[in-house]
Amino acid sequence: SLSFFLTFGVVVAETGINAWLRIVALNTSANSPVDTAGAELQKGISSIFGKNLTIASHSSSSASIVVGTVSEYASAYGQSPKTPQLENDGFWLNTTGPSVQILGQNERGALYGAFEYLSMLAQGNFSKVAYASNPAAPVRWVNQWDNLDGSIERGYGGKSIFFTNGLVVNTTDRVSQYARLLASIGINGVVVNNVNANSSLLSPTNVAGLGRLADAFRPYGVQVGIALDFASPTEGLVYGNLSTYDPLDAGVISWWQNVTGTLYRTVPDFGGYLVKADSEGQPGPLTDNRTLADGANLFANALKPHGGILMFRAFVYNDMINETDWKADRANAAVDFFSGLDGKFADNVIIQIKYGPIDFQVREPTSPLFAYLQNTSTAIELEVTQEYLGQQCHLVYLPPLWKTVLDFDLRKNHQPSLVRNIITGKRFNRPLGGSAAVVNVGLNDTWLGSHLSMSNLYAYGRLAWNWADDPQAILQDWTRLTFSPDPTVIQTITNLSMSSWPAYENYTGNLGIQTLTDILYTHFGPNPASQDGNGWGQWTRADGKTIGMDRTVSNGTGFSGQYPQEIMEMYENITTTPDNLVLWFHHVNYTHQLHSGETVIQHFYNAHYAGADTAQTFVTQWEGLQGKIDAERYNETLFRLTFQAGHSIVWRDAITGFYHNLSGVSDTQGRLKNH
Ligand code: GCW
Repeated sequence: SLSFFLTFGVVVAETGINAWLRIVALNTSANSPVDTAGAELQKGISSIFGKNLTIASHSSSSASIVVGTVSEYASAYGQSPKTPQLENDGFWLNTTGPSVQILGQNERGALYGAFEYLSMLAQGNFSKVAYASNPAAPVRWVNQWDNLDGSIERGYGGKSIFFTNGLVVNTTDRVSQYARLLASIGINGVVVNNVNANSSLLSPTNVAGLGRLADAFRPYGVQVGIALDFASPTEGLVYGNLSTYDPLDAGVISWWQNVTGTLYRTVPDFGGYLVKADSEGQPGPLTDNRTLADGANLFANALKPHGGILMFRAFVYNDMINETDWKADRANAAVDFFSGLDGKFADNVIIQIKYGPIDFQVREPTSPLFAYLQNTSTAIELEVTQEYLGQQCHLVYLPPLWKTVLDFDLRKNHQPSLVRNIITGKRFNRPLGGSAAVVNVGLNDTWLGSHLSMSNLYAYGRLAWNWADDPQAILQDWTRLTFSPDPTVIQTITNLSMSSWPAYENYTGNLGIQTLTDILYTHFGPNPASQDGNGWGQWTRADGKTIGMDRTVSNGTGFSGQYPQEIMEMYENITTTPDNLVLWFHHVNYTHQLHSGETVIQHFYNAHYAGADTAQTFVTQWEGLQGKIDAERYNETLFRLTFQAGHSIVWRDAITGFYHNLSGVSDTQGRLKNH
């Protein structure tokens, strides 16, 4: 609006930006991250203030902003800048002097500093600051589950930006934009293809294509990695067709060394590999009676001379287990498979662990594997793509869910052991570690398929930089940068987003029973019946009288015994288990009374009505923003929130009806009709 523009004009005059002349970008080469930082500062300042600055690459006394690495600064100005000690990818931002200093420990850090400064300015923050910012962990990656045919597994934002018809795309404009998006939130690595991988990615044509992708990511400091098919050597694509993929076989070892060498000749700064082995039909070392560590080390050793890392997924489980066995439990799988292997992995291996023991559910306890690997580096795996969480057709702001795991204290050896301090390497003193989020952006203009879902990607980057950051404050920064500084817009998007995950949990699955979605095919919409009798082990054990998985040591699957003692004792005992996980750990009567005073079944009824009621308010709250944001995003979001409101009623009625029929227990509020 005009009044906003005028206020802004006054502020600009006060900050003195009108007098600015020049950006000095101490870049070492064209298309380096510092070169990009200079260009981004120029573009950002022009679009925020309408002020066009020139860029110089050498020291200048009339510099308004200097961006570069600490060491380039020292050689350009003949003196070391006074910055605190910076870590890899960290930066120093100083706006107190005659010129603004943005100095990175490396080039990537300088680019992050430039984005941080632009983010301040774009939010109208002209305060004088001088501080260093360092990332929580070295590995801040995203994963894409893109198939070579251009489809994306569990992707809801259109086709792949990387692949089409079995090949890497020729035009990489969209890839450059993704690189920019990722760098602006501090992400430094991307795995471009599905973990259910296809070895034809290793063909000479596609390796050349990976070179094009890396060329697009490099100016933004994002390293490219790929997911591998363990059986590739037997698939006859490159370097001959071997009869085995045994990780200890000499032919297999040199096959992977050759592949890796070829990749590094094309992409000298290649990041590394991601491997899903022996999981959901994928081949792996267990075929040849080798251990998962043998399998991981095969790739780690091939990568080592080139400086690459191997992300090895802990998502290994038997997907044909039998529910008639009371003690069978998929939740036990990760610790069963990995706990005996601690210390057996090469030092460039990182075990990538999903946040919970099952699979990205609306609520899960923390994976106990985080407490087991003390001599192995670990990373947490999150999903930005909302696979079980409404597939971007529902607004679900995820950081509060992620925080239940990252802020969880596992009390290993009776010492404070927050998951976020384990994955960053601090708790067990590991050199590597961090996080990976499955993002699955696509060609859709909105990237993820929904405007509001982008807050999840933004927040992932912010949290990967600093896990102690506040989800609500992050959301508000995103809202100011994405939509508007208008307080009504910020308040509304905050209200919607902060209540969205609790609402979704309420109208889908409560008390730790899991999401109650269709798990046979779509992972979308209610299907509580699909949660039993399947081989995947995503079970509720619901019958006419009882519900829940008994995961106690005393009488159940023994899963609670996988936690360190204090946590084990809390979950083993129903009186100390929090209500929100009671059905995860215990098998109880529907009439069991919760700490809240409600019975389990009445909680199901009440929560489903409350959740759907909240979702109805999303529509009316959003309608209050008409005219305050552009019509296109207003209308598209209104459409999605209207769908969500309707679908939440479908959910409510399906779930309450299902358990009402099964249990025969009436709703004390009389909302459910007897059939
Ligand atoms: O959640 C499940 C998904 C699969 C996925 C698998 C995994 C890529 O339904 O689509 O496969 O997890 O994480 O490997």
